[in-house]
Amino acid sequence: FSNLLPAPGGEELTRGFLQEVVDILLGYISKSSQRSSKVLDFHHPHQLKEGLECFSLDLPDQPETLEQILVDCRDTLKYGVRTGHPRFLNQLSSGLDVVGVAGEWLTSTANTNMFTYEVSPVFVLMEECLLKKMQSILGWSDDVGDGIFCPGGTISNLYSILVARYHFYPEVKTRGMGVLPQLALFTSEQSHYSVKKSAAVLGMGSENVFMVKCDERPASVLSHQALVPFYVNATAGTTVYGAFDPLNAIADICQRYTLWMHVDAAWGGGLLMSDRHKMKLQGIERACSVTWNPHKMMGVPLQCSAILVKKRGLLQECNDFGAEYLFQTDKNYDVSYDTGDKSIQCGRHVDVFKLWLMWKAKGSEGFGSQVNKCLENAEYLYDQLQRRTDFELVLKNKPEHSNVCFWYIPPSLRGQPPGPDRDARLHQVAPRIKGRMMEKGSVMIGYQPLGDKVNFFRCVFSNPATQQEDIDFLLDEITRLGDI
Ligand code: ABU
Repeated sequence: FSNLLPAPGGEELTRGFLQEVVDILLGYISKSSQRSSKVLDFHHPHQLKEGLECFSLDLPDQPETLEQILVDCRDTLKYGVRTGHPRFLNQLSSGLDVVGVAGEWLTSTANTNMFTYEVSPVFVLMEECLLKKMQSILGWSDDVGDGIFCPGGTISNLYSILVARYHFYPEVKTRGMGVLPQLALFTSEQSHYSVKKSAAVLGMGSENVFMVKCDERPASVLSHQALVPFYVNATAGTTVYGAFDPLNAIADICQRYTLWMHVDAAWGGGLLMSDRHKMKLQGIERACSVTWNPHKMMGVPLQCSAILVKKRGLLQECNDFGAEYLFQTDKNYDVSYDTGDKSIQCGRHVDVFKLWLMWKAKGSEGFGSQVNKCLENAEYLYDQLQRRTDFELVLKNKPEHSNVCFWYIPPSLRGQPPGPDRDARLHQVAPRIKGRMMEKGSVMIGYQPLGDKVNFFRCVFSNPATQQEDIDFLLDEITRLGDI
């Protein structure tokens, strides 16, 4: 490696090395889109740790050759999971967008930090441009709106609680929680666990997060009089069912009781790009803050998540500490573009370029078509499941998002009456089939229990590569693996 640039005369070796890396990546990208390739080549942790063929995780004292470094690159991809494969249906974030990948390469090459305009002039302006665009899609007027890209939906949700608390109790920043009343937060029982986690991290206590029954009127939560309610999280696209809370009804209550309304649209935000589906988020314009993860439904390579805050300046006031070595106020440019002090981080990765580049390449309409296609896939799966007697839908209604939840009913359980015995046996079916799926490497789909429902499969579509033939394959493969 020591002969690579910046070593004098290292141009040729560097070009040759990086071209080989590009060839490895192109081979991977090409294989990821082929249905004949495996989704994964599964090994248990101990097998990978022990080392396989030329692949070892151990860190050497002496440098390895560049040939070995290329082998390491190849093997790292070989033993990983092809999340861009058309049959990777396991996670809300999936797909392999070529322009997005180009954006990530460029970002790594630029190797800079989002904290100041000084070191990221173009990326800081791109962040501003993206945030403004996303705010206008939310329906916020030009004179409001702020935000920041941060590491994932959980951190975006954490920001929402942080700024909400600061909005009502600015003294918390300097004097801490001791000077505040005991605060209560509200969210639905199917919302993301990050609401509770954030309440714990922020010193409010996870037990002070009230989980509202999904079929109850949200007004019922306000009877918890011992605490002071200040924050309501509404979910636009729950993680398992893909359900949408009634945003306008929740906004009415928040308005009436002067509560902060946050919308966790980490998953559902992408539907705003679709003229066909955006009405599912009606009322989002009334939110005080919104989480929106373009790395989920919009297929942007991980990570790409925004927290959007309606009240301008709040993020800065809440989080700034004005470190003078970084955020000098006497710089030679408009220092309002040193946006890093809005963040709870210091160093911040450039997550915006790949999204900006993809937006340029697809236009808003391209994202809309991508979202429509994923929801069409969900409807197709739903229709297939309705027709088959070896599967049972968890929710009888048509999916609101691209999540479709179902049980596979093996021959031994068909016709057995509902009850604890059937439930106990059904609970084991999905994990067993998932294990077989992974070992075979043919397809990947998630499962979980939820509430009183025993383990069921959750299929989610966010991967533009997935076609109806993959859905047919999924159902046939579950049947094959389930009947072994
Ligand atoms: N809440 C992060 C995404 C989880 C999932 O992919 O299922």
